[in-house]
Amino acid sequence: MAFTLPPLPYAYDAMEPAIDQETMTFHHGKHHQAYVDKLNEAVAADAALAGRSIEDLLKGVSTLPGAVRNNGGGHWNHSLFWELLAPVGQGGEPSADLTAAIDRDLGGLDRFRADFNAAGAARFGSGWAWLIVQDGRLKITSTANQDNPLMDVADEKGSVVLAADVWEHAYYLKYQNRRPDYLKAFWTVVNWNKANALFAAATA
Ligand code: MN3
Repeated sequence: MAFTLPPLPYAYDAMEPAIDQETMTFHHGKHHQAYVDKLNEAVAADAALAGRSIEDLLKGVSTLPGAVRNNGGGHWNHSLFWELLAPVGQGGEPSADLTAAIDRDLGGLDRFRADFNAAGAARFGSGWAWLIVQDGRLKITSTANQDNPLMDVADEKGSVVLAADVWEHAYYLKYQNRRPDYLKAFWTVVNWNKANALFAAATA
């Protein structure tokens, strides 16, 4: 069964003005589609990979072809990223449990946002900023390229609660070189309802 591009759960212009319609259109329809297509090519080329879930592939990615790491990561990361966005005013708020954990582990919501943005801004080249649960505690981390905290190659492993794509393709059409401005706007379209559910599942 080949991997497929999940439809966006909202319109391409739903994240305006934080993320513009043109960026969303190319990001989902071209970039994510390309990861799906190239992942399917890589899996089709190796019978040992047939039928494995994306999570299973990523957990053992150190032993697999680089195309699986790059494109499998790209597919998984973007599939989650779309779900972690919601139109302005529709994403809810951090749950009481998540807020308490942010206070305990990350110094409060304002400090968390600042440190998460700093992690994304400091990622040289292309990559992602993450909020993860690791050994029951929240942690901010960052990966290069399409790596993620599920992968056995990741320096910091854990269950993802929140993700920000900091590749230039995620913001360049609107923000050009101003990645920090994109990350500031990102907070207006965070789907906290999804993040709350991921946190609850990771700490259950
Ligand atoms: Mn991307």
